[in-house]
Amino acid sequence: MTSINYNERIPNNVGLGENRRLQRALESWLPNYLNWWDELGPEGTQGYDVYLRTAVDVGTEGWAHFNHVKMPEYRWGIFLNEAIPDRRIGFGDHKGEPVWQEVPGEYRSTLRRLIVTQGDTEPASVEQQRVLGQTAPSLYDLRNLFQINVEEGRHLWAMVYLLHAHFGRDGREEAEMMLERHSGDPDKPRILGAFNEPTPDWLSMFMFAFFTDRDGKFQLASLAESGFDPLARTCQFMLTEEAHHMFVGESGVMRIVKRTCEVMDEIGTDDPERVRQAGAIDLQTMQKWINFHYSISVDLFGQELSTNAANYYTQGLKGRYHEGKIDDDHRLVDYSYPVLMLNGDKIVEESHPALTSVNEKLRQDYIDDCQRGMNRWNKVIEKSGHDFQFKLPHRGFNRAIGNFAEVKVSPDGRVISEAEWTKNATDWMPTESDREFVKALMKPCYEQGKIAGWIAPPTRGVHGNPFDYEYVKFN
Ligand code: BYC
Ligand code: FE
Ligand code: FE
Repeated sequence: MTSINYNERIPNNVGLGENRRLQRALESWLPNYLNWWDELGPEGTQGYDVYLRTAVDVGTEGWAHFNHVKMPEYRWGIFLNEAIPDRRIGFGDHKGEPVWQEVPGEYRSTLRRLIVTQGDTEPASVEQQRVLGQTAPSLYDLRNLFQINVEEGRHLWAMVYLLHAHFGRDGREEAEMMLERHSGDPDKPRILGAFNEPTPDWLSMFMFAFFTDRDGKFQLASLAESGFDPLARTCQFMLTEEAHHMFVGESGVMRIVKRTCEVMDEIGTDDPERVRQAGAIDLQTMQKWINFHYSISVDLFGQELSTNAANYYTQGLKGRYHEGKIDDDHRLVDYSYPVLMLNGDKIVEESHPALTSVNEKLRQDYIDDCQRGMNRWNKVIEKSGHDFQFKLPHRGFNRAIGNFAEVKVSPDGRVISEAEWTKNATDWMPTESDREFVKALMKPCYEQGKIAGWIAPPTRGVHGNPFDYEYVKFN
């Protein structure tokens, strides 16, 4: 095998150049990764020159280098945030002890599992988005899609680095498995539900980036509290990239809303059918996409009451969102937390031990954050004088995991019969014909400075460039 200059090929701050064992492990994984990218990464894009941001360092200067690159030649770096001297574990039984630089033997399989679950979502999302490059509404959006794709690829690298560096042979096997499970594969699916759903159109793409990448924000923030310092530092750095993914989601939906409001003004009616005929996406249809993407993302927080989650916390492996800012004892042994439970056909609030409710607390933080973003969309509608507001459905709506998985819950939070669900499902969730309609709008618009008719242009371009910049060059 020809020797690779790792510091150049794989920008890193983990001393890759000096670690022969790790180099060998990555050397055997890299070709498989590139094959996977070729087969299941963005379809038909090998020759494209894309204006991408590459992280070459973690400092303010280093992490945002922009230039045109071919994606298979992207420099997937491995970065940990700078170590905090004398960092201590912030919660659980080991609170106050120095953080671990190596995996504690007794937590090895639990930590591996957390890292594998996190890592599995990253390539999953790339697989889910692989055909979207054929129908982007503008070069700007196309570029943002690819930026997200390469960063999710880098997030996989981040987890694979941890597996290779700290988990020996099992870690290497798990790293291989990351490329063997595939989104939606009936035999070897991705681990978590939402990552097996297709992302077939750009409305779904923006909703995914808003709702599902936001699960990433909250999970990564909890793992960034970990007593296993390499995991904490990796996740801290990943969060800087995650912020961009959520920006793409929030601003993407916002621009669709804006365009729809303009069209309603132009045609002088809010009638959804007329809006569709005018080539925009009616707000009612957007609400259905919200219902779908929100509910499958809410599932990603796991069961409301979870002994797994309690153990992660007690063992110091996974904390709460912004653990350090919470004013309590960070052990939670004597605390309780309000949890919505099912009691017959009623949903009731019950007090449960805070430790077993850690998933539910994180879900609540997530829901609050979703609501804030949605309020900003609603502001756009309100300002343009239209009488419509998006609503997050009840957290029990359309659930496949946890307390509400066995029942049907309406968007306004009533437990309802199968019959009532069936009667209303077409008003609440995207139907085949809704999907057909949205799909029909998805025509690529790849002329510099042009944009598809169902979405407004962004208020600014990328890295100081104008909207009509040549963000992607086709070769
Ligand atoms: N689908 O006790 P529970 C991201 C399983 S997104 C299928 O509640 P726990 C990204 C669960 O595994 C962030 N299965 O579990 C976003 C368990 O299985 P076993 C991803 C599910 O462990 C966009 C069983 O049900 N990161 O980065 O407390 C683009 C019992 O459940 C689901 C993480 O998830 C589900 N939705 O909580 C790109 C962080 N939910 O043991 C990237 C790491 C639960 O019975 N993962 N199950 O076989 C975790 O912290 C936890 O594994 C979970 C689950 C929070 C996911
Ligand atoms: Fe990610
Ligand atoms: Fe992301």
